[in-house]
Amino acid sequence: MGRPSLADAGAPDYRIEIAETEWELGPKKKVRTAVYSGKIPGQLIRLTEGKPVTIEIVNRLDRAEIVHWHGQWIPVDVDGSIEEGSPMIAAGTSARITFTPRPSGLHWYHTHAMADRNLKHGLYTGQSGLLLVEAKENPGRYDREGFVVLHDWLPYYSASDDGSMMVKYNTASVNGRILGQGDPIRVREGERALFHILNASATEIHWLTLPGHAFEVQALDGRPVATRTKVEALRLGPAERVSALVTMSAPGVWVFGEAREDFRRAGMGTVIEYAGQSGKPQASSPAKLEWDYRAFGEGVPASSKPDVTIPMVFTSRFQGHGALDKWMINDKSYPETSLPSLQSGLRHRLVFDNHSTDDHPVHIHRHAFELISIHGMATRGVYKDVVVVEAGTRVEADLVANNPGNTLFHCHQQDHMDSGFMALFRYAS
Ligand SMILES: [Cu+2]
Repeated sequence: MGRPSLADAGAPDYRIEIAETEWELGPKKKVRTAVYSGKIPGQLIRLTEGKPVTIEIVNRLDRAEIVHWHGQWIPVDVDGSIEEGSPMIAAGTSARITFTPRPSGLHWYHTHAMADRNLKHGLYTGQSGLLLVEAKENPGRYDREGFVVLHDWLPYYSASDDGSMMVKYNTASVNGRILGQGDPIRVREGERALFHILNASATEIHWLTLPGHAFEVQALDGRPVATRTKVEALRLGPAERVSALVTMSAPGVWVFGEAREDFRRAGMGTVIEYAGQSGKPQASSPAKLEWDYRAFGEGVPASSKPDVTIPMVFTSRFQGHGALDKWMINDKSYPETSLPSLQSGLRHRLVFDNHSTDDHPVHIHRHAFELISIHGMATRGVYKDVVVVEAGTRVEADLVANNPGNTLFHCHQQDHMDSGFMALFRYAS
């Protein structure tokens, strides 16, 4: 898989072993789940933009698996989506892939297998890891790097107000540990720490805060932002990444974690400890949680007119009490969904109209899109591969068709994706 290259002859640069393990989130909090190379999150994979890499993936599970390189602009045979045509890795077999990483920035790798109704499969498992692609020239204006991966655990089905089923969780973690477990992040006063943050939750949107500190957002989904705005709280939908600089200017011992207390109580937090400081970690919740992608844009209308406009209306259909809703794009569920073919080199304006009462983190494979408007308000200069389209709102995003091949679009909420919220873009030949 992947094109044969000289690198295939030798040892791979990285090896990912998919296997079940008993993972200790904390005392008396063990989960049995599939993980990458024995760890949650999987090993940090650090690559250089433009420098080919060979990765061996060994599947020790008794079911087929597939690894998706989220945020990378790579060919369909290695992207890791069966819908696009990448091969599954059969139970007990291995595969070797080679690709040239691009673009730079914070990305990730994760299972792209369907969970269907099985809460022990797909993104409900521990199958995710960070992929940091270094630019050839790295300005590196920071003293320390920190990595933060969020995940929710022990999922169960629960009836929502209308009687349909939704997924809830008992436990949450940062870097595979519940709050209070694992090592604190140790810092010194005056340091500038660059935090690379990923929400690897199967379904939940999360808010993060660090009391007494502000986040200067450098990049969203690995793409540098137009305006490095400082915010008190970060919002990350499933699969979203934020790279943010924090100046360590408030000595103490702090909880870096979910802004909402119930999630912190479930375990979503880690401790930041200044040198020479001790005591009980202090946590707090901001009075108001606000997030506006436009804060990181240029705040002016789109510079380019689209060549093609593609309306995409999101709706759900109640399937009865105790059932998951069915999800539709333009009135059809995957695999019946159908979208116009992309035309190479053209700018396609995707118009997401969310006619449902849920927020949807929608994701485009093998490309990034530029946010053009959020709730009718214009922006530009914010490039993303996931955007949260809030309930009852409209988001416009421009996709320049510059990476030929099948391109999957889907909601990154595992239960929505499994229930039809998915469509394949093809390129016109
Ligand atoms: Cu969704």
